[in-house]
Amino acid sequence: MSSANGAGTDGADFIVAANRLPVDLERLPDGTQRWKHSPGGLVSALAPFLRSHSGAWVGWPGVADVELDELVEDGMRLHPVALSATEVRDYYEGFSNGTLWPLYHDVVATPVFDRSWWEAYVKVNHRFAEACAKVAAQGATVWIQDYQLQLVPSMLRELRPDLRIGFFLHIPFPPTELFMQLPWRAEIVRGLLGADLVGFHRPGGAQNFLWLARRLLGLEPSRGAVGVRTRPGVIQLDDRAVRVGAFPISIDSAGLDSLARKKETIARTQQVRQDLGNPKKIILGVDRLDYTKGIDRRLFALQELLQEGRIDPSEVAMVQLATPSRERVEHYQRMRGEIEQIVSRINGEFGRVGRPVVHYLHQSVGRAELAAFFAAADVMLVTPVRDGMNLVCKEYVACRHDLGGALVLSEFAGAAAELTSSFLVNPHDLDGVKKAMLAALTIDPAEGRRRMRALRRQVLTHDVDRWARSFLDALDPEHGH
Ligand code: GDG
Repeated sequence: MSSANGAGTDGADFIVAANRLPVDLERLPDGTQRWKHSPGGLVSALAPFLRSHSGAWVGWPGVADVELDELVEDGMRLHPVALSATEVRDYYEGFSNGTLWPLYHDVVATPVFDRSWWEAYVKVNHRFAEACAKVAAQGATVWIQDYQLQLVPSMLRELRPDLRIGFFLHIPFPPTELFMQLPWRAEIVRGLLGADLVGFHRPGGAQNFLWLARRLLGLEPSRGAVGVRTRPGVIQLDDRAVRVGAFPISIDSAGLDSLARKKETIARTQQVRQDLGNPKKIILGVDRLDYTKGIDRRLFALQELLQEGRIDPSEVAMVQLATPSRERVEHYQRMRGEIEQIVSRINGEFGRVGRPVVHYLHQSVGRAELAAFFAAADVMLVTPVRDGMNLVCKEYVACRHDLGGALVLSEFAGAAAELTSSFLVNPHDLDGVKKAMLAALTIDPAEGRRRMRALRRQVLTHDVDRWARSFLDALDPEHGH
């Protein structure tokens, strides 16, 4: 049974729409299928809201060409959206990751503007909007996530004007000059304006969006400076106002802090140090293998320090965890080859049998193992050339209840504005990165503890729950989350 506007009678009051569901469908070699949890910060932050508000999650299950019924997992309704193999190629690998991803990350790779990719993006966004319209109860709140779904807000409003719609962008929103390259720039801005609240990590992203609404659509946005979680900008449309704000995302800080304090994690941390040959200092990098993360540059910095004799390879080990990502996109395949070549050069030149300098893992590890890596690392290198926020640096800080370790962080990560007691670097400035690495490696322990205490104060008081609440409160001030 449906009401006139398509709302099901057993519709959900709170809906999250994201490209991926919080579970992945896995095809096993024997042809059977099973669900695998893909836990992440977003799921843990939103699961309580979903459970207590008869919520549903709309997303793609991660496998092409499967039509699946809605399922209930952990008290959450999961509503799968099907994608064909061609749509995965054109909408996901193409327009999302070959056009928008590089464009929004300051064109560090060249974006491809392909009309058939755009058409697929429009079509798939429409399918997501229809799925949300079907699942939502009368007057429900729908929170749409990220760059893959920027047209959904206006498409959904068209179908269901009764809904309250929020949108959050997890990646940077680019400088206006770069956004203007996009042949479908006005369509994207119009798509986002279907929301009641459009959220970015940083005020700069919100400001760029307000400017584009004026320039591309002739609207009259408010002119005041947008604050962090306060003073959103406002764009008045004919019949309603769209608010545009900054809501820096975070992590499950308390959860990671207690994981790091567990006996097993502490034992594993010691084991990791031992496995690495008990070096005096351990350097760590943890990233999705992506060209925005600046992995190659940090390896070049290490190589030069070794060549100049400023780092002794018998005293220092580096672990670089590079989680497999977007492996079918050509650019990613090329970059993997380049990074692996630098790793072998460093190890070929400076390693000894049984003692490589760089321990490189192209694999995914469990959360507890990751916490042990963080706890073992004397220096954490987070040096993206551009990052919306970057959660890894916050996770490192959350794991350092011992107040040990030092964080080297790129100025071009959204997190830099919050983690000001780190060693901030411009990742393009190799000499600057080298200097910061040496400073972090040789920091006076008391100074290190002072910095880490300040970082922890920020991360532990600004967690992902606070992020979700601040966004949802701004979206629906009367509701009180
Ligand atoms: C986008 C934006 C923004 C990585 N390897 C393993 C593993 N990870 C986890 C990390 C962290 C997450 O993946 C990566 O998050 P980041 O924030 O660093 O980067 P993106 O994936 O690019 O995320 C970014 C974010 O969205 C949220 O808005 O901060 O700017 O680009 O949580 O720990 N986790 C486990 N094993 C691994 O091998 N368990």
